[in-house]
Amino acid sequence: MSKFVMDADWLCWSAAPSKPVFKVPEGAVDAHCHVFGPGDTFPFAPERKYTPCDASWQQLFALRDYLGFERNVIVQATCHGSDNRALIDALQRSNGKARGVATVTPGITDQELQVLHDAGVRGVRFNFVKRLVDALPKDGLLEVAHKIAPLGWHIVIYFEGKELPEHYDFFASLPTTVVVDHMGRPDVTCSVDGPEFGLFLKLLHENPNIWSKVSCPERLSVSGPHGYEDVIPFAKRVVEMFPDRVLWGTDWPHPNMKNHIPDDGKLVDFIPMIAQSAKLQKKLLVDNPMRLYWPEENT
Ligand code: 0GY
Repeated sequence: MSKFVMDADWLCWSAAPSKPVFKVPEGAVDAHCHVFGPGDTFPFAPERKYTPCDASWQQLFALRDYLGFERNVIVQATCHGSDNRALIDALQRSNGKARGVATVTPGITDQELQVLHDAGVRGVRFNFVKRLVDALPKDGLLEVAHKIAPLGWHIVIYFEGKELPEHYDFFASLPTTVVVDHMGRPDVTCSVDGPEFGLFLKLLHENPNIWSKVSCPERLSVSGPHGYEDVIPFAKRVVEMFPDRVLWGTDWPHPNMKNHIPDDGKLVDFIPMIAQSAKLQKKLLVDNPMRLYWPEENT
């Protein structure tokens, strides 16, 4: 009997995704995905807001190969809190084909950061989504930011579009490269030319150190699977305006999806809708993630 029982309304990742029609360029990186547990080996955090189904590194790397990707960036999921053991284990099992983004607390020591770095961690995540975490004071986050900056790490930020005005100055003040998850979760029923998304584009325009993941159409879409047509104008705009500062990821195993679980093959087929030339696709899937996560391999 497992120690953890997933939430009653939890939707588990698809065990049989379709084969994508779009062939990703050689060396492509899935730059946003997670591992969950397995809970019996790597317990979920007591302070978590959800209990997921297990999603192991073996299952993640099998999906990577099936979809045609070469590497992963594994982002610490909030259900593990700041206990990065499942993440570290996955990184160590990857033969150098995965890098990580961890969650750390302000008290972390330089020695502990070095252990994470040696395992392949290259960033920390600051999460402002209230249903996922209890808010952390900004001075604590700044303390973390200044501790990780000398390692050359970056900061991943996750927030809801409507909360950007409140956080704008803080985000602009961060001293490292900053990567925004899922385009700052815009309300895609609003115009791509409207004030909410305009503020997000302004944040990127005014701050050349800020990047964006153009991921998660399945999370943002109101029109729904598999076309996610309402998300296309938003992601396409970001890719075309900031081609050298965008990343893409599957978001496998798709935590907290409530109305459907996406077909990972169809998510890959979404890429040519938002990056419409081979040049943009290579920047999005290869050049940009390699520059951020494997700079030592850049020629
Ligand atoms: C995502 C999105 C979500 C969850 C997490 O760490 C997490 O728990 O990131 C979400 O619920 O929106 O990027 O996976």
